[in-house]
Amino acid sequence: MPRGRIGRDLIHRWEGNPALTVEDVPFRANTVFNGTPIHTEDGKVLLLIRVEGQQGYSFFVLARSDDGLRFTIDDKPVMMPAKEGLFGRYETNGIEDPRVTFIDGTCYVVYTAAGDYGPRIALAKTEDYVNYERIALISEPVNKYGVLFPRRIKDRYARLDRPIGKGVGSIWVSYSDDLIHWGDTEVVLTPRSGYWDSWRIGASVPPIETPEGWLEIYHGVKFTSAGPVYRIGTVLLDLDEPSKVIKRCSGPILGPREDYERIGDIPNVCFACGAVVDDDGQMKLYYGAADTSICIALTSLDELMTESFNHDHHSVTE
Ligand code: BMA
Repeated sequence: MPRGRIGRDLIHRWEGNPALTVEDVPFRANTVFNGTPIHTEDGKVLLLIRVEGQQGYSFFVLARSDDGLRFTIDDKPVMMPAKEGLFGRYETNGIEDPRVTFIDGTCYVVYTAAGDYGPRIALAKTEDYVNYERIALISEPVNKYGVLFPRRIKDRYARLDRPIGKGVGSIWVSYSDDLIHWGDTEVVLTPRSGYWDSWRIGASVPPIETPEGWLEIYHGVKFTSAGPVYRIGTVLLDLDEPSKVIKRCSGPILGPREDYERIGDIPNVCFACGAVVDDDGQMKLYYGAADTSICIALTSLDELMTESFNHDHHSVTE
């Protein structure tokens, strides 16, 4: 590697970061973070974003954009925590971290129902991106970070999620015939001692299909004496059996360095909830920074597929 300055992160922060802050929310709120992109039929990008109200719980609001970079936030929420019925019982502390996947043309949202029994995963769908119909609670607590695969695998729907067992947070896969009842659960990826993802990990972006495998952009947490540090990395999973790992990055593709990633309600957090890839393979990755703003990182599918798994890229120079 030539001497001189190198970019410290594999992917590139958009120069307009942070893309959205609480100043952009047209009503009084605490923070805005963790948005999932919805690439609509007319080529526009919407962002379903998590807003934390001043009461302390979160809900979802829609932001609209022509270019996927500059967003305007709607003046009222599109989805509030349920107050009644089955969902009302489990959303008492809010709804968090939406992740959108289109399957057979239907727009599904997987989100965290935060309640007094611990977080569990819930599923909803929308036809117009403004009205959301809850379908089912699809896990027990404690489980978070659900993402749906964009097509069936061997005739079944598939998802990744992050149950916690013995305090260890690993990524698991499970399967379903109807998106409601899930089983055949297997562990996929677990934290790595000594690494940036040594404490907990979880799926972040719904899996992206490539000829070589499912590219999963996940988050990894290292626990330090100053608290957790959230970074973003990649893993490639087998197309037919996603519990099989083909390769995993050694270093993260993005981690907190800028002030807006370091300073906020929760410091040292880069936490992605979705990405869009255009016809030329260019990618926009949407991530929450310090639980206080939404940021965008730019890369290409090619760059991630070649460089993020290139261990020399992350190693000490030779
Ligand atoms: C996770 C989720 C995210 C949050 C992250 C960092 O557990 O709650 O919503 O961004 O922690 O605080």
